[in-house]
Amino acid sequence: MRNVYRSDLNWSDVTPRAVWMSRRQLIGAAGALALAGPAAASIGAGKSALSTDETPNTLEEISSYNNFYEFGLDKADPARYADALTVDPWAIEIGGLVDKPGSYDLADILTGVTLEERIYRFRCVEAWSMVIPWVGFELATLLNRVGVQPGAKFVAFETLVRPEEMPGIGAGYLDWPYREGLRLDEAMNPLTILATGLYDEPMPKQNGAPMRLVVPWKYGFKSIKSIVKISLVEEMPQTTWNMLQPREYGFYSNVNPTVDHPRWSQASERRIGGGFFAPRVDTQMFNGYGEQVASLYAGQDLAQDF
Ligand SMILES: Nc1nc2c(c(=O)[nH]1)N[C@H]1C(S)=C(S)[C@@H](COP(=O)(O)O)O[C@H]1N2
Ligand SMILES: [Mo]
Repeated sequence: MRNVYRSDLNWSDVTPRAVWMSRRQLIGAAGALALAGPAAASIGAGKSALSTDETPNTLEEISSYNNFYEFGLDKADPARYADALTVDPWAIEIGGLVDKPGSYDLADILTGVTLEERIYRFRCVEAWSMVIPWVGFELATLLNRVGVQPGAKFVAFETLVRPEEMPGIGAGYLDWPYREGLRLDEAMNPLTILATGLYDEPMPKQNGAPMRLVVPWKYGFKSIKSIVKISLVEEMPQTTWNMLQPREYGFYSNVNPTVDHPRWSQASERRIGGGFFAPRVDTQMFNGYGEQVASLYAGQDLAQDF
C-alpha cells in the first residue's frame, strides 16, 4: 500500500466509525487511483446495514490468535512468522469461465471499487468466534467486472504458495495450495466480501494480506487468505479441508448449530476475549445471517449438504 496522503478526502463527511475504515488503506486505493487515472476508487461512508452492532474484538485479539497454516499450526505462529510475507507487488490470476481472464495487479482491482466497513461475526469450525470490523468490497463487484460466463456454477480460490516466506509449507500437513470454493450464488451474495483491511489498518499479514475472502455465514476456514487465483468453473471445486477429511468438513460448511462436527458439538461457541470463564454463546444458524442467505439453500437437506 502506498503511503501517500490523498488531500481531497473530506474527513468531516465520514462517521467516527467509518474513520476506522483505514486511512492508510484508503490511501492505498488512492495510490492505485493515481496510477489508473479517472476511474475512481471511492470510499463508502457510514455504517453498512449488513454490519452487526456487537462490539468488535480488539485489533490485538484479531491479529494475535490466527489460523494460517502456511505459517504453522499454533495460533501464535501467523503473528510470529507472517511478517516475512511480501505482499507488494501482488497479482491475482482470474480465469476459467470469464470474459476477461488475466493476471490482474491488486492495485488495478482496487481501482473503481468502493471500500466499506463490514462488522461481521466470524465463527471458526473449532467453536471459537470473534467480531471483526473488516474493510473490503463485495466479491460480486469483481466478478461482474471480469464477466461471468453462463456455464460458470462455482468459484474456486487459491492461496499463495511461497515456501521461502511461509515456514509451514514445508510440513506435510496440508496439500498446498490452500483451496476454497463457493457456489456462484453464494459468491454473488452481498455478504460475501474480499477484505483488504480491518480497523484502520491494511490487512495484517497474519489475517491474510493483501486480500482475503470473508464469508460470514460459513465456518472460518472457507474465508481463504492471501488469494492469488480465482477461477470460475462448472464443477464443484476441490477444497482443502474437504479433501483432507470429507466426513468432517463439507463443501458448504454453513455455520449450523444442529449439525455437530464428528468430534465436538457446534451448538455453542467461545467468544475470544471474554476470558476463560466467560459463558459460551449459543451458535446461530448461518451464524445469524439467515435472513440474507437461508433462501440460497431452499430445498437442500443441510445435514446432507453440510
Ligand atoms: N490460506 C489459508 N486461509 C485460511 C486458513 C489457512 O490456514 N490458510 N485458515 C482458515 C481458518 S480455519 C480460519 S478460522 C480463518 C482465520 O482467519 P483469521 O486468522 O483472520 O481470524 O482463516 C481461514 N483461511
Ligand atoms: Mo477455522
